[in-house]
Amino acid sequence: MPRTSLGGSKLAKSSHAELALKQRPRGKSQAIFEQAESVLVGGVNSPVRAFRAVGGHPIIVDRAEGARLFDADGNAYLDYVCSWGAMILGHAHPAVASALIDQAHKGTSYGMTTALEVELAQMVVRAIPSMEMVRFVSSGTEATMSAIRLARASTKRDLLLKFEGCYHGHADSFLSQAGSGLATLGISASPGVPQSVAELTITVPYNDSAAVERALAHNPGTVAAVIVEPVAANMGVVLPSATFLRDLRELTRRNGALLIFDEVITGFRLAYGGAQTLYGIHPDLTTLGKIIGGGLPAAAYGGRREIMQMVAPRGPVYQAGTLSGNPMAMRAGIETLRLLQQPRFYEDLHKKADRLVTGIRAALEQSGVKGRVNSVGSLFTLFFSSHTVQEFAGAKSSDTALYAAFFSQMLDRSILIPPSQFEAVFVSAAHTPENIDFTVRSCLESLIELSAESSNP
Ligand code: KE4
Repeated sequence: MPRTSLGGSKLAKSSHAELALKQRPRGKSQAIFEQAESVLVGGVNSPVRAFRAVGGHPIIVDRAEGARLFDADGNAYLDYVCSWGAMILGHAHPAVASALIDQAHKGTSYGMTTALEVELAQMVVRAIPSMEMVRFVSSGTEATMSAIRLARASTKRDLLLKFEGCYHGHADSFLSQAGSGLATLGISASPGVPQSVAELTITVPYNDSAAVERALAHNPGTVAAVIVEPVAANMGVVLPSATFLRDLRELTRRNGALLIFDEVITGFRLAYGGAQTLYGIHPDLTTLGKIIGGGLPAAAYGGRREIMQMVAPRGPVYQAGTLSGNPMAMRAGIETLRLLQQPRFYEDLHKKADRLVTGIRAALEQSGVKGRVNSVGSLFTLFFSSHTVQEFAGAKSSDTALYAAFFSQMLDRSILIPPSQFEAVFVSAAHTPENIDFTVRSCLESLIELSAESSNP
């Protein structure tokens, strides 16, 4: 079948979404969402959950188990969002659930130090050699904003350099040309961020080491840190070029700026030691989130001892949190990291992900739909783009209307992929080979349907 471009797909987002939703009972979910919209802004507590980019009503989850989510109407979905990467084991893992039940009977928050925090911190520093000391916080945003404050204090410099399309949470310093929900909603700079703050952030294209070198040269002695997703996953998945991370390490060292790896997604995802172990580059500071909380609110920042010891109460850099190191989150994190250390955990996970990615690439070929899959480990994105490798710049290069139509086709087949081209697909240990094969078949059916509809508008 000739490879056809479906650019500018004739498929309106809503038609597919409406079609898909008509075929499943959705009454309870819609009633809940209508109530939600009256008390929660946009009906959600995080923008991407509103499905604005793909149309239709968002899923209202009632429960989850293994690789499946169940909505308020009892519809089951194979889940490839995995709580944006946190649920690498799958949902409601028995060992995690029983640890939480046990901990709940001991109390859920003390506001005092526990041995649990020490245990999880020791697991983290053993896993990630560049992290000699750790501070736990409750979200990835807290981790990255704290890391920036620490970098500025440590270097006595103010400027921050980040990359277009990368997302580091919603702190003021990170919201220029960011990925994830901002790119999804087309927000290049958020209102409410004072110009005086925004101008302290320099943004350059991802994978462009020359642009980093120029920016550092134009701002000698004033850049506190370069923060980067070592594998970009908030513009869809975009891998670092062969020399990018090494260049950043060299350029920051030469310029006296700190290198911060934001491993909120890649930490314990790409390998037990994260992307820095996979690529062999050691940053000065690392941020973690998602997986280390095992599905509960926990994140962390950490790095070289002499830098970390500047944080209060040891040093003058203030950072605090009522629920930092929360015992419930620590228990879930400990159980999760224990299970990640099982022999062959990552080999088996990556084998499943590779089977899925290979199947999707074959489905693209067979259906004739122009697209590409960028993948590493159990993380990938299917882009609807005909750009060459050189031109390709993540989701910006993709046909997002076609992605929305594909999303609805897959949802119609009870498969939940991220409701935005700017997000990543996550495979969990709970996905079975049968789930993977069903997903590949559904992907092929969906692509053929899209191809047929685009040639017969
Ligand atoms: P949180 O504050 O959402 O816990 O973490 C912020 C963050 C920091 N760094 C990276 C690389 C991240 O991907 C994130 C958050 N990721 C998004 C999804 N790409 C969270 C989902 C959402 O915003 O609802």
